[in-house]
Amino acid sequence: MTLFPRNFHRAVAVLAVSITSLMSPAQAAEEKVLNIYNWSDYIGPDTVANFEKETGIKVRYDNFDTNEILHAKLVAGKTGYDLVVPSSNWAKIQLEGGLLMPLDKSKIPNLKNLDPNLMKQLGSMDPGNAYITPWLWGITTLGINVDKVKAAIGGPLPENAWDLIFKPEYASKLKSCGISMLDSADEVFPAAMRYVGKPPYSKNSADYQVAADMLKTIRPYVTLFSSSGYINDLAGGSLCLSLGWNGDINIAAARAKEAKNGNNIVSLVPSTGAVLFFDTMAIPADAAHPENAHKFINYILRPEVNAELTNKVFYANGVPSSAKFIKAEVAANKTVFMTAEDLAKMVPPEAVNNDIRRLRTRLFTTFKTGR
Ligand code: SPD
Repeated sequence: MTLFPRNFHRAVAVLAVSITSLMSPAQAAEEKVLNIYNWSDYIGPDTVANFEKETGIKVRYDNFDTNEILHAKLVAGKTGYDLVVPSSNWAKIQLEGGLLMPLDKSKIPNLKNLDPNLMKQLGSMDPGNAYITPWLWGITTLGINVDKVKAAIGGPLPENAWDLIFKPEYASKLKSCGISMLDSADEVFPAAMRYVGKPPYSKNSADYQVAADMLKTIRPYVTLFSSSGYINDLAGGSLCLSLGWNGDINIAAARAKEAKNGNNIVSLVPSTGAVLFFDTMAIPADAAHPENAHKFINYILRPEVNAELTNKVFYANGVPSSAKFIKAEVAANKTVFMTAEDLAKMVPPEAVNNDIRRLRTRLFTTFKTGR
């Protein structure tokens, strides 16, 4: 027995053909355009150009610096972007809110290249890995100018590296050589919460006040809030301590080395741990060019293309077979590819609800303005 009348399937097929014939050519075959919104300093020098050459698709590539900025755009809708790169814990909120489009996995054969362990981690935010695929991942940590920091504190580095920024005794000494922090509540609070012994993504609003009280004590010593410009400032020596991301800090180290300016920049892997992040590719629900976005995702997941990202921006990636294309000095860098022992100390990200996000933002603004 069938639930459908005898000619039902034929009628559907005829209807589909007629609808297609009514479509404009742009709808039938997507126009050759792709609008990408990604973090700054987060791509290889030829990644976009090679994709354009190969596919004839013209890419418009814009940058953001914080998850908050990307999220606000997605919530407002009509972003004009076809591919965005939220961190996994933000993507969870976005996909649950209907802001992202489910992936058509048949169009991304290179999904087979992805590390199953990483996909399992992403699955905790995106059940079934239905919406997001990895871009790069790393930790939110501290970058130091080793010589300047040692000279300013007048002795060895503290056992808990986080004391450098969160303990007034150290931060007060480092103010003169420049301290920066990421300009985002989403980055500063998880680190500060861990430091004061609270869960980094606590659901208890009182915990955030404890972190805010600690932050208030070190506010006079923070000379800059920056989520991208700090790379050059660290490289150039106008900052000696930055709360930033491990890859960015390694970019600063590479720039200083290239400039031969004597600044020895190191990305720390704190023995007391840090917070992990996983940045991911996603397609906004209202994207105008989803076909092209799928093509770009598939391209990025090629081992040699993925390796180009890591080689340039010093973050770990999700394609194990890219290893043979990674430069030896990058592969050997334990602040990019952490040891299993170090990795075990790191804390995975969690999503926080609207109320906590609002509270964090309010407390962060108070912290920044020094009230
Ligand atoms: N320079 C780009 C670095 C991107 C880092 N994304 C981190 C998000 C952590 N929540």
